[in-house]
Amino acid sequence: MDDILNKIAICVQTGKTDKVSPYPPDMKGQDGADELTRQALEEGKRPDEILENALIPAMAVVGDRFSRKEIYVPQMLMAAKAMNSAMKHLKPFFQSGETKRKGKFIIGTVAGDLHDIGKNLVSMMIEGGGWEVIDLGVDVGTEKFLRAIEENPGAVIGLSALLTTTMENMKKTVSSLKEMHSGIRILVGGAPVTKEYCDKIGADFYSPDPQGAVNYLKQLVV
Ligand code: B1M
Repeated sequence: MDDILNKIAICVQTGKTDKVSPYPPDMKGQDGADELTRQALEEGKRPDEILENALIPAMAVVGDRFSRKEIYVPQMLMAAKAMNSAMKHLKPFFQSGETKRKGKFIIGTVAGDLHDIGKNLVSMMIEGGGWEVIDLGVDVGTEKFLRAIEENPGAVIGLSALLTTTMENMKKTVSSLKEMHSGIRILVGGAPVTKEYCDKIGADFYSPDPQGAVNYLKQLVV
């Protein structure tokens, strides 16, 4: 991996947010994900390259370490904070698609679920793809999705779930949305979600990644 991308990945894996961050102690005083991402962009690295080759693989490492009980929730939080400090530099690039808005996309992480990194990535990429994104945030109950669709008729809905326990809430939300708005299109994603689950709960499309979500929306606009 390219040197600067490797450094960014290490910062995310270790939770090194920025230069002034005292964590982790052995990296005190060194640049963090914040400064290095800005530097990488200044050096001409593409935002999607930084995302695909440094940030996403680094978070995958964090997830594997957590699964093996080599790290715990506080370290995961620090990694997420470092990732967000890098993402704030990438966001304007993904959002600056000069294309005319293609439609509205309402996205949220389902009730009971606080994970938002993947949802934010999907949101950024879709905004970059020319859609107006209404991001309802995390822990979003069915009522809030229903209100949002009533305020934005015709919008496509995106639901993210990262916990096997909250997949059940995804099912409830899909069912209520479909019952109240029969023509609505719902896209689902998140680590435990599968195409089979999408079909089972009556959602319209499953994407394992942001690009798949962008492609799905693209083919809706002809
Ligand atoms: Co949590 N956590 N976490 N966590 N966390 C997981 C998800 C877990 C798999 C870790 C593990 O055990 N290996 C596990 C879930 C197990 C399960 O249910 N099967 C888990 C757990 C158990 C928990 C807690 C219960 C831990 C605890 O408290 N004991 C707790 C739950 C809190 C809650 O939500 N109520 C918890 C808390 C947290 C933190 C707050 C510490 C933090 C979240 C910070 C944040 O999001 N702001 C956190 C993190 C960081 C993780 C891991 C390490 C990383 C998640 C992540 O951001 N990945 C994660 C382990 C892992 O994923 N390997 C884990 C990077 C992100 C880019 O990927 O979100 O999958 P992802 O999104 C992808 C795709 O899924 C897709 O696109 C993205 C880019 O490719 N995608 C969509 C996502 N949404 C989409 C929507 C779409 C389309 C595609 O269309 C609408």
